[in-house]
Amino acid sequence: MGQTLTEKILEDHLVEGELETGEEIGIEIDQVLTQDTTGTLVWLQFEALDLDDVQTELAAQYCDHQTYQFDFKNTDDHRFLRSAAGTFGAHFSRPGNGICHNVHKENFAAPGKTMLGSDSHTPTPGGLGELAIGSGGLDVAVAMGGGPYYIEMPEVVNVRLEGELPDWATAKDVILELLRRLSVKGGVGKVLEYTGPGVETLTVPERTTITNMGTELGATTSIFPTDEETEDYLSRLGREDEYVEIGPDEDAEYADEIVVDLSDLEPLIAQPSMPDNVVPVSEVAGTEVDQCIIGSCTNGAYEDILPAAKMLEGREINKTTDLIVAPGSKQASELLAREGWVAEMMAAGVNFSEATCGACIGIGHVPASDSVSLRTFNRNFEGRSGIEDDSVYLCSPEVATAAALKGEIVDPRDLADELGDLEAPGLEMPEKYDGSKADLISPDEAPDDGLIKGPNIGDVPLKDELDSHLAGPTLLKMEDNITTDHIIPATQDILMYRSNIPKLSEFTLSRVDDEFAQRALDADGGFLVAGENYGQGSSREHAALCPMYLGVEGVLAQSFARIHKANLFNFGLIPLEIDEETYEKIDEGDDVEIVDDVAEAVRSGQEEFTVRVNDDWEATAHLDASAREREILADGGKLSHTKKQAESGGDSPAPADD
Ligand code: MIC
Ligand code: SF4
Repeated sequence: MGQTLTEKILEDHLVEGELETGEEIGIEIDQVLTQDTTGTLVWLQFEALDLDDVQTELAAQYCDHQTYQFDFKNTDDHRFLRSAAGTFGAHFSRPGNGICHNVHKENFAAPGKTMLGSDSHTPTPGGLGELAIGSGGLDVAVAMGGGPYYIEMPEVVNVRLEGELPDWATAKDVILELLRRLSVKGGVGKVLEYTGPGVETLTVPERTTITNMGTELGATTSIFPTDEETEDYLSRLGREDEYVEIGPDEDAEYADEIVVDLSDLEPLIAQPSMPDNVVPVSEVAGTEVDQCIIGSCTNGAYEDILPAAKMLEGREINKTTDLIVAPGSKQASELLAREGWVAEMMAAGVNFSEATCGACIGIGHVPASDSVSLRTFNRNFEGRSGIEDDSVYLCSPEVATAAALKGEIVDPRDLADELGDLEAPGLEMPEKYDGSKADLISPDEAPDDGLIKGPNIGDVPLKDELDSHLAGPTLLKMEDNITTDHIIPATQDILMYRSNIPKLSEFTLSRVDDEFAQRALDADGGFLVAGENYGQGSSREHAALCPMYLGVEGVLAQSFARIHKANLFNFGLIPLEIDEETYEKIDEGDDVEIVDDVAEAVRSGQEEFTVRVNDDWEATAHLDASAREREILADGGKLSHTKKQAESGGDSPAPADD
């Protein structure tokens, strides 16, 4: 039986287990990516594990999320990250150089490699045939120390692309169409592997828009085979020697197949406030628009901004609509500036920003109250833009630009008819991506003079071993699809405490209930209850670490998002699955007791746990965990577990053959 591309790359990197769906496998990681808002914990944990040097082929530390440095705490974080990169041997990308996924794609992404990154959009280089997975920071720290990355072998699903995109339909519409069909949990436990004749009609930048936003489906990762397009893209980057031809065998067997005919696609838009709330643009046409933003790791590349610039050339945007362009990388800004496009956009009324995540997580360009914002981003979770009750739509750069010109949502095909001289801009790549590398500092160039910690940079708290007896109140009951933005929001007021867990934990779940943190501290123990897909969205391990710091013992949910579940194990919180009936019956404030000897049951592999509620009724909860995850949980989390193993002469982060 032939192999899928995913299986081939995994087999090449396999250090433990077998490639059987649902089985835990350990893989070797070639490249590591980390960014400023998760990176501080990564390096603090790397230090706490007594690791000396980066062991992967490559590690890169980017400063991209909060580049405006409104507060010394952000600047201290950036200085700390530069010192860590220099000390331990990672590439360092200065604040303002661009979003990690864009800069990584331009400089390091390579076919056939594996990558782990402490950001949920790490799968972006899947568009170049790299198998890239997002995870919590502690997993990244261990991988950087040379340890394998453990994951449940996902199902590999074939997304067969047919036909060719018509004018005005874009790669963004491909992924929005998949979100419309599959929902934000449709990809959990799956790798989406793109095949079919439609693949060769898409350029690499289009492919990376699709792999980037595959994260919103909950997918482990997404990947394309390589071909002439990949080779061409790498050669424009000056990295043609990194090209490798890889793809699935002709008789590869997939767990499932989804067919998308590109020719059938039309401009789509995700309505507030979930990326899967997708409709054709024409359905919401006429909605007045206050703000449009082009940027982010999904659609902030040169190839995303150029179409907007072409549409704007010689025109002016609507007087009551703002249009902000925030490039994904400084290289994109530099090339567009050299070609005169930045001036063209400015003349049309564009507010041209530095290359940053910024507005994507509510840092800058926060929408006005009761206003509509159209963004080319990947997430529109409520409040993420920096204001509660926001109304954020997600769309392609073409749709955002059309809205900025007209002042209302409009299908760009209709706008083209109306204006008469508006051509579909299509996609164009620069001959050479020859921007300056001044902001990318290699490990050889960086000073190795120790870690520089400002006063806001604290230690990573540790948890004690798992108790035998777990009991406490239901501290909060939540609905389906709770995001990590609900658990630990990323807006500026909160983001600056990412390296200070005691302070950050005061904001835990404040977006759901602003008295939660105090209630949890007062209760000194207790549980969270949630519906389906708990913890979807970002990779931030703070969403497990902060509840742990407040004394939360575990989460009872109908199902969990992949990265967040791994983070719960990593910080010693038990993730128990409950059925719908139990979810419906249990209320906030109810007393919960796990009747079993929890520590013993976890270690011994027990899967069913008895949960006793209010000393009145009982239900069964399920623990789905590998033997390794059980040991981690029982030891009080991965940091304690790894240290314990190292002390007893057992597994260290380094692979067995090291
Ligand atoms: C996001 O898009 O939510 C973030 C901010 O990039 C996060 C990382 C973080 O919380 O720092 C992610 O996607 O993992
Ligand atoms: Fe940055 Fe937004 Fe991409 Fe996250 S989704 S990496 S915040 S641009």
